[in-house]
Amino acid sequence: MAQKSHLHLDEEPDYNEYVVCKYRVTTDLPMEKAAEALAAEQSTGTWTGISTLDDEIFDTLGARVVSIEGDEVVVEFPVEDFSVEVGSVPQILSVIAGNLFGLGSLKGVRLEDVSFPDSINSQFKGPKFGAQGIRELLGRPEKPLVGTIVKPKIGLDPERTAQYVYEAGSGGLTNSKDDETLVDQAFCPIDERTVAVAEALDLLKDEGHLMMHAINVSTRGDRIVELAEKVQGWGATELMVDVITCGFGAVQALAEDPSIKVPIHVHRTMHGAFTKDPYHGIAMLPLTRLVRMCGGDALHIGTLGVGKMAADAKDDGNLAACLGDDVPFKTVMPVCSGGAYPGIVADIIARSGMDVQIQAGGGVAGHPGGVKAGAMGMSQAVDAAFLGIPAEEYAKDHPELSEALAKWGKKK
Ligand code: RUB
Repeated sequence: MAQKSHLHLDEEPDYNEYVVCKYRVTTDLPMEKAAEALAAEQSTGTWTGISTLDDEIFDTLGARVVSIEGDEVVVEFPVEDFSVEVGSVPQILSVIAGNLFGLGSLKGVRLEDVSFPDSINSQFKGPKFGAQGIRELLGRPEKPLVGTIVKPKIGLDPERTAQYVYEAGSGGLTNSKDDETLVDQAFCPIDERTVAVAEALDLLKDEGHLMMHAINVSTRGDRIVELAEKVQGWGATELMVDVITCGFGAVQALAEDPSIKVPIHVHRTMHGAFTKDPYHGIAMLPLTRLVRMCGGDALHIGTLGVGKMAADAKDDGNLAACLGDDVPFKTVMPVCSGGAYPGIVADIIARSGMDVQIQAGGGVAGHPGGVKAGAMGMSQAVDAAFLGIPAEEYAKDHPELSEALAKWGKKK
């Protein structure tokens, strides 16, 4: 076959027929050459011409570079490049985010965004509950959800974990969760923890307060559904899964299994390894889109530039990717977490809007008055933001918020 080009720069991206990816490319090569190398490697080409590539394969399966603007390269992949029917994120990622990261001709390349045509979206089921379903389970239709991560992230035994959850709920929190490193350690066996937490949640319910706690079931792929079923049997009201370490298939397996009847809270630990560098890796946005497709009901998206994690303040495409109506799936509850405390709640909500779950670990457990007072401080901060009252003003007759503001201030 005569050498053909992957460049189709006079054409518009075709979002109905192709998987369309936006990459940020850094290279010493002319950008067209770099884009050509990327498109070739990820579809029908390799580093040299090959005798087995014919026109038909190239024309039907070759990736097409449809735009180059500055360092932004838009590549569309024919749907035929992807597995049929099964909704396979591993195979999708190998195409749109595979070998290209190692190409020597590119100094850096970052997948910034992806959009899927109906024929691929229809292979996925999306969330079973979604943001709305979680709100319904909690009887909280409008206000932001407010939660905690049990701290220290490892160390408390089941009874102390349950006590923490009970105090957090007594202080008004709607959500709590295991942290990403806690699953089934000897100091806090998952069966005993789940049962103890379920009892605490039942007690809160009897007292008129609805709350859910996500039990972390992150484990090896061949055991995760079985563990989730057990945990559910022990009384879990929500499951948590670390999507990057377990894989998107783990979220999908849980969400699509008919036996799983509770929402799935998706943590993204390890994402910083590839989201943090603005010139190389994968932005959070494609991950958000994939989690929604795979059925995550709530997903960490960072504190929108306000908390402890180095989240990009401009990365608010994730909110739209969780809540937008451009895909045929239920919405995902965006979770803002990581270094949150009462003094930054209003700033987060100003960026997120009311459809959000704000979580604080240290910002609850670090309160001078203890966990219940910490929970009250966070809840009051959310109430103030919901009512449009400045936190300092609201704190005048809410002592727990006042103490939190005195300890941590408004915004660091
Ligand atoms: C929260 C915490 C979580 C982060 C992860 O604890 O450490 O694991 O939410 O960050 P604290 P992200 O409230 O004490 O900081 O959600 O951005 O992935």
